Amino acid sequence: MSAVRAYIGLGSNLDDPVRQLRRALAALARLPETHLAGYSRFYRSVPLGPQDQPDYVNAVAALDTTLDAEALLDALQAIETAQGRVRTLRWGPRTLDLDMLLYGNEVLATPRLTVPHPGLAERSFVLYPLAELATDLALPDGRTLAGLLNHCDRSGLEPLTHGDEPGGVIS
Ligand code: ROI
Repeated sequence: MSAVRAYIGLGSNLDDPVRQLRRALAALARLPETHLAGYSRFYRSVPLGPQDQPDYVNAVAALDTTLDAEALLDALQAIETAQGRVRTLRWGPRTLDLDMLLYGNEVLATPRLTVPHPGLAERSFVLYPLAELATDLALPDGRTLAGLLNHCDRSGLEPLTHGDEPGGVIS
């Protein structure tokens, strides 16, 4: 089976978020049947949802994988759990969130998994990091990343690294 390009959203707002994201990237790089092809800069973002929680650090990673989508989801959830994720409040703070944003060009709607991620099109903390990795991306429904960015307010989102310093090299 040829590899599928999947994009993963990373988010944390508890327990040293930058460290959480670095650990998560290292864990993604160790997944079986998977190559970590690149990752965006880290961004500080104001919370979407309840405001009485710390700011988030967000990033996006690109994976090339021969895991099927459910196996990839299992792997992402295992990394979340290993990093102390406790599922409590909906939209509450978390040590690590790994969201499957896209899995190739597939549309999936199972009890466990909705791909593309339902929030992808509106979330600045997903779209701007994604744009660093995939300028020409289009969603399975044909909407382009460029078009979505046109409608997406960037306020409340700040890169944590300077200038054009890349997150990680795409290979
Ligand atoms: N808000 C921001 N800024 N970043 C996130 O990753 C994030 N994740 C969430 C909710 C609680 C919706 N808000 C968020 O799950």
